[in-house]
Amino acid sequence: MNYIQFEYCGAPVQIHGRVHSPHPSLNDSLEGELQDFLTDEDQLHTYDDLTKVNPVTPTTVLKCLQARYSVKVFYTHAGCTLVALNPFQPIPDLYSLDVMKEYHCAPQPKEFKPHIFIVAEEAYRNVRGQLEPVNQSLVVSGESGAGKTWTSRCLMKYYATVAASSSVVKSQNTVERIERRVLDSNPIMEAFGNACTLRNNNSSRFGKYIQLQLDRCQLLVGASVQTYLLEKTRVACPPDNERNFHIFYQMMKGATDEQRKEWKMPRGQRFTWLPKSEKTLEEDCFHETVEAMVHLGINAERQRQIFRILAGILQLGNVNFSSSADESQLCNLDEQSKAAELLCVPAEELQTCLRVRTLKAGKQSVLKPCPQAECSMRRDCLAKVIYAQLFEWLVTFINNSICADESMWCNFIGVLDVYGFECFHINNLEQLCINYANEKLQQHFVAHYLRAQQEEYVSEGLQWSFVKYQDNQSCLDLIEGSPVSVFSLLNEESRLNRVSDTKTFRTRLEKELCGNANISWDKFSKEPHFTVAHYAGKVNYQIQGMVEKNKDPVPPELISLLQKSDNPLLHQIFTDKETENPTNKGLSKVTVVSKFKNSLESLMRILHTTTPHYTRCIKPNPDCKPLTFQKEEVIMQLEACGIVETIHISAAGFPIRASLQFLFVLDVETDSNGILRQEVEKLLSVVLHKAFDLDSEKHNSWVHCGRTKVFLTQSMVNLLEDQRKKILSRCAFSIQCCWLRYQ
Ligand code: AD9
Ligand code: MG
Repeated sequence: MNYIQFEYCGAPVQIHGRVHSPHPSLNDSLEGELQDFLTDEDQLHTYDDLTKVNPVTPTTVLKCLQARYSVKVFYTHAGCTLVALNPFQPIPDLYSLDVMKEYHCAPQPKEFKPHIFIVAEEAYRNVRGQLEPVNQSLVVSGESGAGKTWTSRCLMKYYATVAASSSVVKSQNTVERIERRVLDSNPIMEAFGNACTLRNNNSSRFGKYIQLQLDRCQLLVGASVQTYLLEKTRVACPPDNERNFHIFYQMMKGATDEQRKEWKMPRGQRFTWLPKSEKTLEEDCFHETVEAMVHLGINAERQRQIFRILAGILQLGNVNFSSSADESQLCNLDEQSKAAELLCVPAEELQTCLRVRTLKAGKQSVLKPCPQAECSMRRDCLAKVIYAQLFEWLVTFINNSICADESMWCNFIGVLDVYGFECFHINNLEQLCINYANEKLQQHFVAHYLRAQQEEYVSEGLQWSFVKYQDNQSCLDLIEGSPVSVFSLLNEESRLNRVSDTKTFRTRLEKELCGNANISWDKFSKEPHFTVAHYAGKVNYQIQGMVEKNKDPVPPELISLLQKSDNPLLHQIFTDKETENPTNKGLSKVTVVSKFKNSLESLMRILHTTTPHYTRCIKPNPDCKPLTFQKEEVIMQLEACGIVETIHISAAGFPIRASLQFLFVLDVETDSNGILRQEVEKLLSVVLHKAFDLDSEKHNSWVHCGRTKVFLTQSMVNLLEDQRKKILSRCAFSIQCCWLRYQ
């Protein structure tokens, strides 16, 4: 029997409402429509896919997005990606339950207005529909404040709704639905890991990849979270005009009188490490955080331990040192003893740990009083190490609470929300790591979409003129490459432990990396720094202190002190660490950048095994003002993420591809690809000629038989599907279309 069978994501292909041709030259009426595009300003807002813009230039794309923004349309397709403009104000009903259901139940969600739920639904159907289900990743990118965390929350809510299972989790007399727990992980992680910065009132100070685990019936049965590099320096040194992590302010605002007493936090008390505490952004978030903790199974006693630790950290910030000769004195013994009491460590020992360094000489130990600056450093270090380990413990707890047993799930949809690209007046190691993570994601996009797709066209023998794109490989080589890069030099300097590390690091950077065009220096600047030309713009990094931050040393006396804590949680966190790694007193000697690079590489490995879906969040103005669109801001972001190139490739490309053998199952001899290919071509040309009156020259732009694959435009799929229905209904000849996979 001769038959061709079409199947798309496990379901029969439906016809789209509109004929969307990325090849306007083939379609006269559409060409006319596109020519009118620029002049027909009133209609700009109706273009829901930027591939329809003709010509595609940064200006036309910008105009279209601006027109849409002005009529409160915030999502627009850009070929394979979705552009999400931040409205900076809640939009009623945009994410309601009804809207979720509408997108979920639609035979073709793409027929509906562009929305983040289309991306969510496509990923969901991809898992279900393929012959071999494939894990999916939703990569949400954009600069700080663009809306990544908001978008990630929307995605999680969507799956928690449409894939809700009847799974319940029992712990400590509570019974929770799993989706409730997964959602409740958000307020906790945001309370501990987000802060108000100059760019964003709720800026994520850590990266997060959450895998939503689905069972065979596609129901959400659990999740796991991987976090990346919490910006712990913020605990002890919040940058000028920024704030500490939300949780501290939540405690200040939400504590009961009894809790205040216990936490030694009377009303009106000022804490050095809590700048801008008079601004009350937190409202009732404390109760929300506590409620989420309860849902996740953190019992009242554990909560008490957590909050006492946090209160202890705050008290540490008020401990000061004065200098007498080179031996520092504690100025405020009262604060110091309060901190010791809250952290449940012996007060005298805390005092000694902060002021005296223990030097080991063979089996002998020598005690050396520290100068004032070093005492402050030791105090800050103590706070940072406690906070970072507490955060890590929380993430582990959350994972234990929401992760399903391996036998229960078979696929996952991963949602990636990492900190956005940052460029401040002063940038340090944290920004270098954050921007490096964004470079990695951009490279993933470039490699996956802009390069791989075009290379495949060429290798399959399609006549394709390469669309140029900005490849950021040279910038990544500069940061992480071998043998010499910023990271390798930084690690070497950290290992050598030189006194004048800032000077030598600067000299080596200038000498050994001068050949890379992505790095430059301002020789006349007083502050030693280097400038990196990132894909999203140039950033100056301060060299002072970078090597030390990379070493991230923790004096062993501090760890021993914390292991003696009577706070069971604090004791457990630091004792567990030692058991995990007994050779180095529990805390890894791996440098910050090495650890970060390794964790990002493992993330990239996961991403490469999944089908990615990209959402580009755009921040329409730097001041986070509602419904304010600043062209200069937007165009910079569009250019940085290569949106125009993406549109070009999507518009001219063939988004649907399938291997010949899979696509067409014909009753012909298929000894070789050559024969099969000829048959496929013949059949397609007959169908196109008969049904649409397209000559062979024209149809080449709609469909192309490559060496091993057939490439089709979306319009082609629509027309073929239309034709299939007609043919089947007439039963003129038996064709079934087999659409088994596109890759
Ligand atoms: V950062 O890299 O973590 O500093 P994000 O995560 O990109 O940044 P975030 O999601 O926190 O930014 O968004 C910033 C603010 O924009 C939010 O706090 C919301 O107030 C606002 N926002 C973002 N997206 C939307 C939206 N779709 N609707 C309404 C939004 N408000
Ligand atoms: Mg965020």
